[in-house]
Amino acid sequence: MDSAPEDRRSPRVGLAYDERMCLHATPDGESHPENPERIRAIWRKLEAEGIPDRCVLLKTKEAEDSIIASVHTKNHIKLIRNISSKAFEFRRLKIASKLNSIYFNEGSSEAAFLAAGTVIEVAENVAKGDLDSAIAVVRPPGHHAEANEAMGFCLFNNVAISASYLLDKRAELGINRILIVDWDVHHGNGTQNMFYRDPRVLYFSVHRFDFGTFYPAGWDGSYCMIGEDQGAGYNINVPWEHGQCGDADYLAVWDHILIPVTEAYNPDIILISAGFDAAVDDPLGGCCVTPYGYSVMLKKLMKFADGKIVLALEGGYNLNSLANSVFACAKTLLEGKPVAGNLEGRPFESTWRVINEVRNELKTYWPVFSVDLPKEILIANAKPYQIQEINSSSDSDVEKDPQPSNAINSFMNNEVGDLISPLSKLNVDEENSGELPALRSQQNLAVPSKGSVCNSYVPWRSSLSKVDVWYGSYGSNMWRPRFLCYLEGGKVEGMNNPCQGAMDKTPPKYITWKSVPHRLFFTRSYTHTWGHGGVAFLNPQSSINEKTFMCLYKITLEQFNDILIQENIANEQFESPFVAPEDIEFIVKNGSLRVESLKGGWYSNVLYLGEQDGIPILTMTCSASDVEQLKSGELPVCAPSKAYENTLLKGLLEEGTRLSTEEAIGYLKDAVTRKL
Ligand code: Q9C
Ligand code: ZN
Repeated sequence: MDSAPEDRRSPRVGLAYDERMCLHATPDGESHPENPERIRAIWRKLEAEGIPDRCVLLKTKEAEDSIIASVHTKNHIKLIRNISSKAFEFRRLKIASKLNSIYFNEGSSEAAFLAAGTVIEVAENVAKGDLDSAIAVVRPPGHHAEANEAMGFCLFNNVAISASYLLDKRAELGINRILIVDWDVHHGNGTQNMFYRDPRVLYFSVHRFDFGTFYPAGWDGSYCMIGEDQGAGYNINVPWEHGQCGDADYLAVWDHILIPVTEAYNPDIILISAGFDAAVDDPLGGCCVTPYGYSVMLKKLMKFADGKIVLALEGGYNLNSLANSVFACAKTLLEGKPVAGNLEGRPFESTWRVINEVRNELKTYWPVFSVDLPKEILIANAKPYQIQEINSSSDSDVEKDPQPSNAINSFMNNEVGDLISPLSKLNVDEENSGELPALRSQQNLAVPSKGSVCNSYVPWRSSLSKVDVWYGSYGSNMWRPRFLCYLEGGKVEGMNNPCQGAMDKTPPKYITWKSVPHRLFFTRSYTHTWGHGGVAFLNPQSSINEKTFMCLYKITLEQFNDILIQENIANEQFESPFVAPEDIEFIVKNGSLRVESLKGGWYSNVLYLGEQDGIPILTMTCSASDVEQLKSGELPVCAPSKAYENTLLKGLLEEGTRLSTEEAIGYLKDAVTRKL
């Protein structure tokens, strides 16, 4: 079983770094996460560990315009070339302020050309076979940079430029298929766009998405973005629903998405957009990948493309985590095995959901995805996601997600995890779920469903089941079959994912219609249940000039709580009610209640809309601050998709508003088009 001698030689690993890339800094010395200390910290760590001595040090150089021009416009290249010149001294600030998350100083041009040129140099050497693999310690980062626009701390798209160069300018090297793995915590919108129609580049990104609210926000990072024309199937997004994802989540994605696809694609080289802002303790990412996690992710890729792998630095803003992670990757390339460590914990339930969504979306392009993942992995292996309210500081555009604390992680991963798996197994059997829970709720005994963390007896449900409220619906819930899914569970046409249903599945006691003096509007067209359907909101502020039609359902406060969670976070359970009877007093008095623990969802604001027959009318909508952001343009206002609009029309027409079709269409059109 002797291997050939060349298999045993120690690998040639390239390493490139240049202090001149530290010249790019904020003009006023203001602190910024993307600062020169990032690459200095990496280099210091690598030197302290003796890594440069074991590597081939590569010369850095500035990229040529003609090479950059394969993905960027002439104008953009000109801007980046000139931005640091004396002539631009007084315009720099203003130009930067018009861009999204960008600063410039006298050193920006040189650093940007060096970063791009260095990644090209490194990639070329690996492609040629002069090196086995390499790491480019560069900044500014690149993956947010668009053809004609700097954004997200990125000036030139270093990795995209290098990929284009190998394909178009160095055909003789025989690089015909490039896999770009983007494990930066943010979606690489620039890279995706540059190769969206190009099957020669398979762009894979795993990133926080948070239903379209995490930077760079919008739909680009959705799993529905699979590429177009010739490139269809060659763009793969794995969008996390929330923060706190760690090694187990990333490795599950590797095992069930990235590795099978890489096997099938058989790339000639792998370029990694290696941001380390998903690392534990990163101030922007809110995730918790360890150096061991990165090293296993890297090792799993090393068996492809003859080991030809290039890591180009993107983000990563905790200096220690960043340096330790890069060190782990360098060691992995040099030693051909992961650094020491253990895989702790299990993936979130949401991770299995996301993996399934991605595989399902792409299965016509990648036959390996046609096989359904076994149920046991999906359910018994998952831990529930709970929003933890701790001092938070991650980079969501809408709401902050918590930093994971070790205490909570070990709690989530071990104690609770082991306790709940037998319970959740008991409940995976859909067949029994029809009548059993209803029966139990009559006896005031609640049973936890999938992934539940509650005990089998939940006292609060009993008292809330005796209180009636009107739930006022103004979105797709106006359509009765759709609303019933929130009580009974299951799916209606147009829905992407089934609802889990309420514990008490009794239908509403009464249904009626009413109009209220609030503004209806639509935005953020992505939800777990509807996909890219659209989301309806009421302005929490009332106005006598506005009119929204509502379908009122008389249900119990217990059911209202079960709807509240389904509207906010898919498929979760909770241990205490979000709105208890004593909260209703507060809501009546103050007009609304922002449910703190549901802040991760769109509908965390419970609104009081008066009463009917002595029973309070409640609804749920976004927060007043969301409305402010929408008014200012920070959040997009967008029209619902046709399918979603049709559901709304069905609700308005079939369920008794007595509107004519024209009136109903006009009503929705008005809500869509009128400025907030
Ligand atoms: N609410 C990289 O990691 N955040 N870029 C802006 C606005 C920008 C991150 C926050 C984050 C850019 C390469
Ligand atoms: Zn990033």
